[in-house]
Amino acid sequence: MRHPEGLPAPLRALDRTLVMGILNVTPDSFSDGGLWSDADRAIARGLGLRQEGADVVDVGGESTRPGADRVPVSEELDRVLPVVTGLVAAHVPVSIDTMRAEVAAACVDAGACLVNDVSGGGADPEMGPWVASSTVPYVVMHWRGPSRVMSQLATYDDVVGEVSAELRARVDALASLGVDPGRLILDPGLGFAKESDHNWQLLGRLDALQDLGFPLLIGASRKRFLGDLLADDSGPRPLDARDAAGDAVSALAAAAGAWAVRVHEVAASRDAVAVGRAWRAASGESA
Ligand code: PMM
Repeated sequence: MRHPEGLPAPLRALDRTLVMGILNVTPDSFSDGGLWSDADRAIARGLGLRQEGADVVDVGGESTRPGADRVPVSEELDRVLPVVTGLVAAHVPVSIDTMRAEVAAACVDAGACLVNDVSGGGADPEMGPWVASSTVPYVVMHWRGPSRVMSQLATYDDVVGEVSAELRARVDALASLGVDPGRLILDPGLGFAKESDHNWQLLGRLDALQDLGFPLLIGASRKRFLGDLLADDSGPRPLDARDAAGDAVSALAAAAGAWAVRVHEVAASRDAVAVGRAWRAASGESA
C-alpha cells in the first residue's frame, strides 16, 4: 500500500486499505447528528470505533449535510478539541475533519495525525499556507461550494473528467503554496455537489482517479445514493439500514486499491477490506 508522507509509522506499516471511523461531534450531521455531541460520550464512541478496528478516528465538528449552515469557529473548536485531546491521550490515531486552518492547527497541536478537508482548501484561504507549514497528511476532497448551495452545483458533462481535473487543479494550487504533494490524499467527495448517478460513475472509474497518482479516500457510508439504490415502495432505504451496501462499497474500493474508506460501521468494513485485498492480490495487483 502506498501511504502518504507524514503518516505515523504504525499506520504506514499496514499493507492494506485503512478504515477511518466517523465521529461527528455535531447536533445535526445527517447520519449521526446529536448522538455524540457531549465530549465524554464522543470520546467513548471514538474508543469504541478503535476497538472495532478503526485505524483512524475522524473527528468532525461541523455538519456538511446538504443545506447545512456554517458554525462559528469558536463553536467548532469547543466541539472537537476536547474530543481530539481525549482520544490522543488514549493513543487513538485521530484525523480532524475541518475546513478551517485555525481548527486544523489547534487539533494537530493537540496530536491529530491527519487533516481531512472536505473543501480541499477551497473554503479557507489560510488552509493552504497552513498545510504548507505543517507535516501531517492532508485530504483534498472534491468540493464545488458550501453545503448550503452544493446541490445546485451538481452539473457535469463528464463527471469523472471534471472531478479529476478539479482535483488536479487543487493539488497544483497547494503545490504552488509549497505543499509537498507526497503528503496529499485525494477524495472524489461522494454526495458533495453530486447526484446519485455521479457518485456511481465516480465509483465505477476509480482507476481514472487512481491515475492522478495519489492515495484515494472513499466516503460512501450511509449516504443518500445508497438509500436511493435500495429504495422500495416506502421510499429510500433508511439511514440505519444502509450499512451492508456501504460494506460492499468498502470491499470494492479496497479491490480497486483505495488507500482508505471512511465509514460509520467499522467492524464489517474491516472484513470487507480484507475481502477486497484478497481479491486484488489474487488478480495480481499489489495491495
Ligand atoms: N463525507 C462527509 C464528511 N466528511 N470527508 C471526506 N474526506 N470524504 C467524505 O466523503 C466525507 C467527509 C459527510 O458524511 P457524514 O455526515 O457521514 O460524516
